[in-house]
Amino acid sequence: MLMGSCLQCGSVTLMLLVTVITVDARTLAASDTGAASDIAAASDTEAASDTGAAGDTEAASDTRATSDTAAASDTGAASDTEQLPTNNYQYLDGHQVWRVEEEEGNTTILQQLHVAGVLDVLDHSGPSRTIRVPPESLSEVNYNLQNAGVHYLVLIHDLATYLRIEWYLRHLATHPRVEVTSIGKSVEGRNIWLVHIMPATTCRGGRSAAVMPRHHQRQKHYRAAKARSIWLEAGLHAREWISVSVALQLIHNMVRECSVGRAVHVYVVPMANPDGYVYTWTHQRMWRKNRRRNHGSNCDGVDLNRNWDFQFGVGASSSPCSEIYQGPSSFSEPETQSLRDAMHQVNSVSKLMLVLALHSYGQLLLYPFGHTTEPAPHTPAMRRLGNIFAQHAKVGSGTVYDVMNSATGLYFSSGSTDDWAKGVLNTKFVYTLELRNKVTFLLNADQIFPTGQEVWDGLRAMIEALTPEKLSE
Ligand code: 0X9
Ligand code: ZN
Repeated sequence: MLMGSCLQCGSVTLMLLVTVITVDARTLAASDTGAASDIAAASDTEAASDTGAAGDTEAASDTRATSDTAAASDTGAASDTEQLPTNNYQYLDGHQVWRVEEEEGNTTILQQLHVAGVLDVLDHSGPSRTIRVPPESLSEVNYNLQNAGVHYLVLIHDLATYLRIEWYLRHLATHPRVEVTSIGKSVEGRNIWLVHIMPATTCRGGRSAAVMPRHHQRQKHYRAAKARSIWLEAGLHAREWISVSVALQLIHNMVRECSVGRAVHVYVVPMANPDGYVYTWTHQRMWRKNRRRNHGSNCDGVDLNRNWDFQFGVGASSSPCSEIYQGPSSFSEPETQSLRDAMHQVNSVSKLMLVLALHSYGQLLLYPFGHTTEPAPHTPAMRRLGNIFAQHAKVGSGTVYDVMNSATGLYFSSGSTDDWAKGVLNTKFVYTLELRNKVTFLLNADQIFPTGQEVWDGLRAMIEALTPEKLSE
């Protein structure tokens, strides 16, 4: 059953991707990110494709990592994961997408091949047909089409490659206001990408203005070197897929509505724990930690939100089998090291005024600290700005986000991104945003865009409130 739903969702993704590729081919050198929303949609749909399938309320009920025995929480989802294909990407490895021109007689041959099960027709409206051809059918389909005199164009040579979010980031990097760099590698050697959206120097209306030459942007960038910046982190916890989708939507909106980020550099790490994320697709949907092989233990993974060097070890576990395993020492993990170094670097060039870590679930906007209920510096200001977020997020969607201290509102914990930003970097406005919903990590696909939209509404209002200093101590 799960297999069926996944394949179906895969088809939806494929169709979206085909649209994207077509749009992208037309607009590759174009200035704005008109294609990006579709791409983000594709990424989201990809992320969504088995959330629906895995919509098991049993798995949903017990998955928050509040205790050392939380390793057991994944067992709720184990029955789901056992039925999942071992690797969704593998399933699409080597599959190609072709566009077949609408010519006399070709619908018949396509229909025959479709019925024979050697290809998949992704759309049914003219003037051309888009088909997915599995690797084992490539020569057979090619032979039959050539024999019938039917022309085709290979749109995608290897579908698996395109299904990765990295594809979107590569596309994004062609935008003149955007830089995408790798800030380091994960335990398994995957890149940790940082998206830097530079301040928009020319805005007309709410949308991106005509594009300036890249060197011009650079000059402005250096001149504005003392400008302030905001930092968004997503996907530190592998199973919290909605945070990755929301980060991609925020990037898209930020680039499109350039007036919002006029005075700030925006830095986004959309997937801070890539190994864990991939693992949630390939093995265990409810995986939380990174993919560290822990010495002397049968249990893998370090909780990257317990590994930062601020109050390390308070409200965390020293047992590798725990879902909140802090690691052998603070910053033992390459993922947290990379994030730390990049945050230091950004902070030294353009002071971080806001750090927002996207997580799920709970609909909570949490401010530090997690190890104590004693108020952190600037607590009243953080509460005020937090309330601005909550008010604006609620307007369009009705979703309520409660603004509270993380130790009182959630539970005691430490070694997290937010507390480190507050305690070490002294960033004034620091939050962890627990996204939709209030019961589960597993959201239906129809929740993805509204969640991104409400977060955008809230974040935009926050950024506007911060430019220039509108909030006093
Ligand atoms: O436990 C966490 O790391 C976060 N919750 S989650 O369900 N996404 O795992 C909350 C972190 C809040 N921040 C601090 N306690 N510092
Ligand atoms: Zn989390």
